[in-house]
Amino acid sequence: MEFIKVTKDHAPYIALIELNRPKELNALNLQLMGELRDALKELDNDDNVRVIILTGNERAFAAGADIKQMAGKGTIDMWKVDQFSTWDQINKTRKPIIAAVSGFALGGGCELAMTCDMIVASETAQFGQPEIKIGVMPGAGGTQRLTKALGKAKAMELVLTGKFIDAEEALRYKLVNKIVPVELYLEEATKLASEIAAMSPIAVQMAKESVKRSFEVHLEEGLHFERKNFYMLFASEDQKEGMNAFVEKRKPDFKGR
Ligand code: CO8
Repeated sequence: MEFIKVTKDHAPYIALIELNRPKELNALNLQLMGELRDALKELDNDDNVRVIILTGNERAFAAGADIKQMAGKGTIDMWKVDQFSTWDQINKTRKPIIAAVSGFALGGGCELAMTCDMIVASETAQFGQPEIKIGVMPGAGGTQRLTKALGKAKAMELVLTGKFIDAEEALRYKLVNKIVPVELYLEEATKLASEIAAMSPIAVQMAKESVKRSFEVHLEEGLHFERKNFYMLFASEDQKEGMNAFVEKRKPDFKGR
């Protein structure tokens, strides 16, 4: 892997993926996105990993898709490359992904952070969809996910002017889970990941799937989906372990079975 760094044992059951094109502010070129897709697929199939943290560096989570790589491309070039299948694959990751964001999260970088399940931001984080300033528009979910998070008026403002919001504003608009000082953002993301990693990984993945479903279907169908996942969990050893541990007044030891 040239443009990402993967640490499988960042903490117990927690893998860390670091975007690693610092000179280009982690601009998301095709190779980086392919590496990210492959890493996520592998971690999703690794029983020793329960939660994934995705981060950049203090200056940039990612400043967007690689403009230099896209500048000379035409419609058919873009279509042939089909980058969106990579993004779709990332979105299908079953394990929870926490984005630990410091500095710029712009364009595709903001979209990548929003594709994750939660965002822990440093106080220096800046979010935005500046594609309009280079003659295009968001293409990897920005118009949809930003609007669902911020509401129509604010999303429209960001998408049509390209202006950024800082971490405080992102928190106020519920785009991020929390803000911490810059030296703590990865530590805080790891704490959140550890809390989740202590739960049954099967229940966690089914719960994630159910919450995500609420963005796609109407209430009745979403409730039906949730109910099926709830019933399914009664086939797991973790359900017996969790409930017995409660009755026996001890800490559960979830095995992911
Ligand atoms: N692509 C390529 N290179 C970049 C990018 C980028 N998105 N962002 C920064 N860089 C490079 C700069 O060119 C520069 O390189 P060099 O030193 O060789 O000139 C280096 O990173 C450092 O950047 P700056 O000197 O510009 O640093 P500043 O601190 O002055 O500015 C900014 C930082 C404000 C982040 C500025 O770099 C900037 O505006 N970057 C572009 C932000 C942007 O427009 N992002 C959206 C890109 S389009 C997109 O994301 C569409 C996604 C659609 C889905 C993708 C799937 C198809």
